Amino acid sequence: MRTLILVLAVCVVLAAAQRGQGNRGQGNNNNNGNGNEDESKGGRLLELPKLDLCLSRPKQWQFGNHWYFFSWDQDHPKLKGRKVDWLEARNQCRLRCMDAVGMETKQENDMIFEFVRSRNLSYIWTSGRLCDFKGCDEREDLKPISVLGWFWSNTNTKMAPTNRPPPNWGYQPWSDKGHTGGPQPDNAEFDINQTSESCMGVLNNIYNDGVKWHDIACYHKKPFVCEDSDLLLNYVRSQNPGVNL
Ligand SMILES: *[C@@H]1O[C@H](CO)[C@@H](O)[C@H](O)[C@H]1NC(C)=O
Ligand SMILES: *[C@@H]1O[C@H](CO)[C@@H](O)[C@H](O)[C@H]1NC(C)=O
Ligand SMILES: [Ca+2]
Repeated sequence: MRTLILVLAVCVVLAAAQRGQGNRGQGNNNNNGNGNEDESKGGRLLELPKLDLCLSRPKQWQFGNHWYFFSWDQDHPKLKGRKVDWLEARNQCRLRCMDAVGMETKQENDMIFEFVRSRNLSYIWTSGRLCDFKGCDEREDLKPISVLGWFWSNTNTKMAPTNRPPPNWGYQPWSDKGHTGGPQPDNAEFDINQTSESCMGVLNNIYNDGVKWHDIACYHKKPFVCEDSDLLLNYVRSQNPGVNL
């Protein structure tokens, strides 16, 4: 298990770096004030948390023992009313000892679906990610990746197989519709212009399908929900004994 986590963690960083390079052209017409900085380094990495941002992280609502917030609502220039790509969404959360939300349980997914529905949001990013980068190809247990290759990057845990409802959920969170008609994940943009749909978002009725999971190319810009990261909170606690996060 530990090896899996390390492999995934390293791979996500590598993938992030590759993605940043691949997206160079896109940063120029993005007004987030961050793209150029990332590109001058020739790649993009996962951020580590900052103590002050962890201490002041928005605690908009609680579920279980985690705090959550919706980026759009927050009174911070990097968050308020912004749409960002998938990695930037994760990084804005990670700076705050959080990560993009991962719905490992039916209860947590119901909570997120209800949030999206009640706010009439068109879409949000989650931490869902396809293991389609360096190191994934050697993992026989992740094949075929469209079925077995999806994981929650916030907790580095595998998702259930995508081709049937997760055990005991009672419904299929992946949409049965999409750009080319068929069920998700469908990697539809790859067929159009070879851009893989490697990231997972919740879309609200974009394909007349209700609130559902979709695989989406990671460069698309969306608001996001952050969720406390035990890993990052414990890391910052270990560096700052006695701190109350
Ligand atoms: C919800 O959002 C959709 C799509 O943006 C819009 O057409 C609709 O009018 C909205 N409904 C409400 C109640 O705001
Ligand atoms: C791929 O095609 C889509 C749909 O036409 C377009 O919006 C997108 O910008 C393209 N992506 C790249 C990386 O060229
Ligand atoms: Ca799709």
